[in-house]
Amino acid sequence: MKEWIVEGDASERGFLGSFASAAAGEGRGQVAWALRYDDEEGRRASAAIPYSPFMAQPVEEADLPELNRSLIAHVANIVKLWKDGSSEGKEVAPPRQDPLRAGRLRWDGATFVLEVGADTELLVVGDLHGCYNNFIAILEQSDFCARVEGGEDVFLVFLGDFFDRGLRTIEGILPTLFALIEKYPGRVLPLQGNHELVLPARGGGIQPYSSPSDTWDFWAGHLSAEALGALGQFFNKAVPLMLFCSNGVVVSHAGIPDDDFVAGMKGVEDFARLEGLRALSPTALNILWTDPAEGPFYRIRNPIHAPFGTRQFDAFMGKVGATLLVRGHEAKADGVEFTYPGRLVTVFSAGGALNPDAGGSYPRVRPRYLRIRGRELVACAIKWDS
Ligand SMILES: [Mn+2]
Repeated sequence: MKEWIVEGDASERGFLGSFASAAAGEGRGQVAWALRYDDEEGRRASAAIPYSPFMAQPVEEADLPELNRSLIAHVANIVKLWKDGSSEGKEVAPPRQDPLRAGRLRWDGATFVLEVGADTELLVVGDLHGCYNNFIAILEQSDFCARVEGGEDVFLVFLGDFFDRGLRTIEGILPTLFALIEKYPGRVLPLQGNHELVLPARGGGIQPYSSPSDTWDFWAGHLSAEALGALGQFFNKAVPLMLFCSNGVVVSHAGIPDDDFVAGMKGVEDFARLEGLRALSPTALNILWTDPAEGPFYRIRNPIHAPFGTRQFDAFMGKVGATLLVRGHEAKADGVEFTYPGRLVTVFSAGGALNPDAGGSYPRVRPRYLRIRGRELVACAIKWDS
């Protein structure tokens, strides 16, 4: 496995300071990642999975005051957890296995930075778009909860786009996601997707950036203003835009920062200096909306569904010293696809033929999640319950 080249004293400069120069000595393109498929769909149901308590009845009949209270409390607790490593939640890992308290995981509101070891495995979940059943199937098939509780060095990474299109976002996906983050501190790493992007609304409240938004619009009539505000703040200020791993893996929802940011950036720590609304930031909008294209160079003016090219990709990956970009955002028929061989992979975890939670979206996608360990990626098929 490739190790990072660290300039200066890493302990003195901080973990964020160690990522600027790693690619220089390797030569870009030499380190490729191998992909294989796993279609076995083994099920290992675990009592440790925090199934949503709000899925037992139609959403309109759910205990809405309790759901409101629960969402607000979770958001406050998770921000506290990421800030100072303490949690009200039940902690199952001994302190030395807690990546936050061990100093292996850093959160600054814009990024996660994770120190990866030889035995570390990343489970990467792509866009879920309301498919609670796909989420549960991933937990059961990957055996994530039991593996963490057994002391394995495993992380669950989400590429965002929890919201819209499918049917089970707020009463299914969010309570389970929040419970997992609190139950396994520092082991569950969500990123923001473009469907979680909101703006302040005139006269108070929030409005979805992609309007209409099934989730934000439907729940605006059911959740309290306080709960909606807490979710808006959480996904737009606390849930990071990117994850940087010390083994050369960088993760985002869709793309890479804009040309000006990349040209001026010195290291990963520059992301923490992004200020103001993400919905108005060219850097955040590029990360949340852009797609890889085959050509060498595209000039991005409006980043919404715009392409970046290989020259921009090379510039960014060189700046952060990364060898693999993992991203979602685009539905791929096989659930996974390398756009730049061995260097950029797209994974998609929503939909599936006749998936009842998908609400008719993505019927021709074979949803998958990734397992990344060493230099190997395994694209695992998701078999959901109907
Ligand atoms: Mn997207």
